[in-house]
Amino acid sequence: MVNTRRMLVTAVETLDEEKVIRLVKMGLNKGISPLDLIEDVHQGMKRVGVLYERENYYIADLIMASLIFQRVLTLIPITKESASEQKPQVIIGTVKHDIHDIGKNIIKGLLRSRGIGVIDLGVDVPPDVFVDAVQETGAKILGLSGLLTSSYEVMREIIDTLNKSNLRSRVQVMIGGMVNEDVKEYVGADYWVDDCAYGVEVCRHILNIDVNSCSNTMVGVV
Ligand code: B12
Repeated sequence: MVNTRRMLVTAVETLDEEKVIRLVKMGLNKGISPLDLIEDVHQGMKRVGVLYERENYYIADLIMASLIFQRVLTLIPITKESASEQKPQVIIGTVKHDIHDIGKNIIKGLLRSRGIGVIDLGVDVPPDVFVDAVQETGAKILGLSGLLTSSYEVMREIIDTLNKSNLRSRVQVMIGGMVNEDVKEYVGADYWVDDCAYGVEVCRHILNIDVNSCSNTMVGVV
């Protein structure tokens, strides 16, 4: 199992699409958790990012990596029910100037599949759109996704605006993407997440959902 997972990370890193698909199918057959497989692909994507930074890879390779991830997600259906009838408890979006949305979409799918209502504002979302959505829906969680360094400033601006609008105490702010504790402190968020399973746990904790009421069946194929 460990071997399959290690090989999966490398197959993503080397952009070997067919091998990635084979390993994901093999992993699912062996009973490896879909969330673990998603995290392996995620780790592989980080390596792709490093190779891009070192100029071994080009933008076309980033695009290829995202296409591979999208294909993997078709093997791992993470949304098993529509959220349309669910009361929105989480507002989510990728912040202004940033169009990375794979991680955001995974979190959205996982939350919805656990019966948590999510409004997805999309990508490149201006600060006031987030703030208006918090105001209008009364959602308890605001999830901001950002993978660019420039996204930190936008996240900070959103939280500043929430403060100025007296909405900050009404909502818990989670940031995800290329973030860490320092970014969380800088922007003034409540939580930072770079692992989808942990993100779901944090949301359930905030919403006070009994952990035992949601067995580990969020992914259709588990
Ligand atoms: C794929 C990719 C792309 C794709 C994105 C396709 C898409 N639809 O998203 C494309 C090709 C479009 C792209 C474009 C660019 N990219 Co790009 N891209 C990546 C890459 C390789 C992978 C990102 C990814 O999808 N990872 C997989 C997902 C699952 O991971 P994730 O988003 O982190 O999500 C996980 C967690 O963070 C968390 N999460 C995410 N969001 C949220 C939100 C909430 C609320 C919660 C709770 C959790 C959560 O859950 C997820 C699952 O665990 C990264 C490398 C890296 N280190 O990540 C570079 C990277 C982010 N890109 C980078 C760059 C530079 C660019 C471009 C500027 C390139 C260019 N010259 O044009 C453009 C920018 C476009 C823009 N304006 O946004 C840099 C950013 C560097 C920086 N310091 O700012 C990176 C880090 C690569 C690098 N090392 O240089 N990119």
